[in-house]
Amino acid sequence: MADLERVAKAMIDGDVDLVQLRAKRQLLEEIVDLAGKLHEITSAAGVPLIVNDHAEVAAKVAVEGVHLGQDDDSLAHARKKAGRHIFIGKSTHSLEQAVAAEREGADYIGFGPIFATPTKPDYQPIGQTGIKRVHHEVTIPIFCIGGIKIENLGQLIATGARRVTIVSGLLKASDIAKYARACKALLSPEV
Ligand code: 3NM
Repeated sequence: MADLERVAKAMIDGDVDLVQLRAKRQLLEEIVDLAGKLHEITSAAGVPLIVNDHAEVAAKVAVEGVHLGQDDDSLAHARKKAGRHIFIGKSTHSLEQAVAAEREGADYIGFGPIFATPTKPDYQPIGQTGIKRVHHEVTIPIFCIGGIKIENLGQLIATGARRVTIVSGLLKASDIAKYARACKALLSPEV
């Protein structure tokens, strides 16, 4: 937990817009526990916390949202499980899935993996070519994800990306807050 707390605080210090708890190996009770502790930190900073996969966590902890994979609950089922209004996002891996997720009622989508990534090794990267098209066809917020680092963020933005989710780039950064701030500066340059 100490590490989770340190990382979350550094991300918030780096001005991230959202924090997502991705706990793939933990039991549901452990995720509820982690989400509760993390939410104390994020809510104090006014940063929404999104929990992966398990909408029932939202029935127990005041998280702001849940993120679903293609094989998780349907949007409708997840909303029922949460039992209150929350943001629900969905991972999509093609233009078709992206359009379908919006139609299903998702509040936002993840779109990727853009690049090959050890964080999600079993997925074929979809590359940058679909980014412009998905932004044309889908109106809800789109978070590009997968292999995104500060080094390739500029080219991704040039291709049309507006929002990104970064996992290992942030977690492996020697200064997480500084890394996040540098990414934000590229995404929302002051005019
Ligand atoms: N979901 P990193 S790609 C968790 O395409 C995840 O839905 C993806 O991690 C998707 O920033 C991905 O370390 C991995 O590459 C993102």
